[in-house]
Amino acid sequence: MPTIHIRKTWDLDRSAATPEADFNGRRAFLAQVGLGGLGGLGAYGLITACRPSVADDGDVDVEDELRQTLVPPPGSAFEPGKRVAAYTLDRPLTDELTAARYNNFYEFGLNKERCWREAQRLTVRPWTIEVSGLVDKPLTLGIDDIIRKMPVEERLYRFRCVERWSMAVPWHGFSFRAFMDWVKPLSSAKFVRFVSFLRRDQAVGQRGNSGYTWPYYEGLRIDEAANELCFVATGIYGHDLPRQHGAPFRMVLPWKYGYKGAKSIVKIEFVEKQPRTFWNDQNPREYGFLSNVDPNKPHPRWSQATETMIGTNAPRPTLPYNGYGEFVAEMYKG
Ligand SMILES: Nc1nc2c(c(=O)[nH]1)N[C@H]1C(S)=C(S)[C@@H](COP(=O)(O)O)O[C@H]1N2
Ligand SMILES: [Mo]
Repeated sequence: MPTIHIRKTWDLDRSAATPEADFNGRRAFLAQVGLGGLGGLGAYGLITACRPSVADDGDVDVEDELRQTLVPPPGSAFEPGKRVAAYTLDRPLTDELTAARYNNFYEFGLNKERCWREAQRLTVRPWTIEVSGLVDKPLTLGIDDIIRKMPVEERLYRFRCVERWSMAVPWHGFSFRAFMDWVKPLSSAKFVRFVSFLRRDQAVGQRGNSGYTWPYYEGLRIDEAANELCFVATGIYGHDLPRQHGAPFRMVLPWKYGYKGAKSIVKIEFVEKQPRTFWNDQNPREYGFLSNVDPNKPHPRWSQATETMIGTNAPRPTLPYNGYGEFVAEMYKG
């Protein structure tokens, strides 16, 4: 077997390696020190809290290990869908293994280049999703029953993280609208709330006194949820979603910053009032509810005018609504 060394020549700005975490990471670290002990936290918590940018593996041979993360979970009903022609890209797709080793998934630590490995602890079968709140009939669905029922298709989408890194990937899954047609929210439902898993035994980032308000939660207005772009990903690059990308069910909102798309969802609740969101609760000044990609609205700590595709070194201009204005701008008039 050939040994391939992955050297990351593209290397995004290290000083901004975990900007979303910055605020809270420091707070969490101080809290731990203030409590005079690191009991129950372990070395991992200390490392992530006090070293927001940790050096990359460098020349470590990780390709085989990464490929292992792409193996489908036992019993998965997943089959790739047909590509939808309407969603075209203005740039090449990101290399699969590059995307699979550069993630934000704070349940598994704050290090983007290492959390993929930690995420392999997540058991993704069996997996159920509770659909509750203002719906015709509240119910709990098994992930493979959902996949079998839904019209799975492939969409090439751009993806923009608020931290200025971006990618372009082929997701497999179905429109959230198709899912809503199935579970039938009531007309009184004005928002939808998504909740990720809470499993301290599997998720190192949820252990100890991290300062984060676990589990991860997000929300959308109902018109946003019904927009044709609003997508549930159950796969990527023609196979099951690997854990680090939010297996087995994660939201993808390509016109919004990445954090709006919760990963590894266990609960979907239809509600009347605008729900609170994880990042807004960590730092309301920096992370709002809508969070549409906007090159002209800087983050309080950095400009949003440009972004860098992971796997490349060249900054490129950020587009309003991440280039999806024709699909979504109408929703935000007035
Ligand atoms: N549950 C959960 N969902 C999450 C996150 C997270 O930490 N936990 N990070 C968000 C952020 S900030 C981004 S940019 C994307 C990253 O998705 P990717 O790792 O598949 O590229 O997931 C989003 N969804
Ligand atoms: Mo992000």
